[in-house]
Amino acid sequence: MKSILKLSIALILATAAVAHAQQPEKGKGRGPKIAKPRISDTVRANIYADNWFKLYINGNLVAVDSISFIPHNVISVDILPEYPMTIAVMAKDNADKNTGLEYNNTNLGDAGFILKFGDGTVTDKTWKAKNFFHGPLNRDMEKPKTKHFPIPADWYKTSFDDSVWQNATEHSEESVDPKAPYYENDFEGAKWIWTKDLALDNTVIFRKTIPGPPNGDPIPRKWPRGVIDASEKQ
Ligand SMILES: [Ca+2]
Ligand SMILES: [Ca+2]
Repeated sequence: MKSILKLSIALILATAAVAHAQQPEKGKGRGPKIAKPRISDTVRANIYADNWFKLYINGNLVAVDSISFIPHNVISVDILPEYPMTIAVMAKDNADKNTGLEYNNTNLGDAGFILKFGDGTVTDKTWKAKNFFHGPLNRDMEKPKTKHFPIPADWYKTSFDDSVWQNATEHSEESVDPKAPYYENDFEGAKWIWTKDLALDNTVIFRKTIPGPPNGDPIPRKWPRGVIDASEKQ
């Protein structure tokens, strides 16, 4: 009788141990349900810079042009929009930092930037634009000189005050002369922007804050977002 009791207790303990082992770990699959974004909640961003850009949304680095000079290319990425959305772009024409010239100092060069998001966000003259590298001064290609202006450390942050910056200038497609990738991607409704000087302003920062989707879509829910610090700070 005693041995049957012992066996029963042993079986109960073993069963309990197995049951405990089968409990899902906290946070692994059976935690409280949270709404997670799907790829259908993202929008496509198409971006073309003559010659290069990097782009931040709400302070986070989301896209970098993969080709610094030529061939001219379109960067197409999925973004998870978040409103209000502050877009900050550093765009660079290919230009030697000492002469402002390109192609081994043989060409004045010109620039241009255009962007369209799937939520209807497009570049136009309502964007802010500021130049930080001008040259060659007075278009002098014989004795080229340049001017550089310090770039504020927090230029890409939502909190940065761009209220004293001028608006971007819209430039014609003909004056920018985009290459094939521009025509192979959707930029309908977007304008080419830069400062007034497409030729001599070589490093330009653009900023724009969008309160909601410009195409009239409802503002999406607040998705859970991890915070990735793209800098190398630990
Ligand atoms: Ca490029
Ligand atoms: Ca160029």
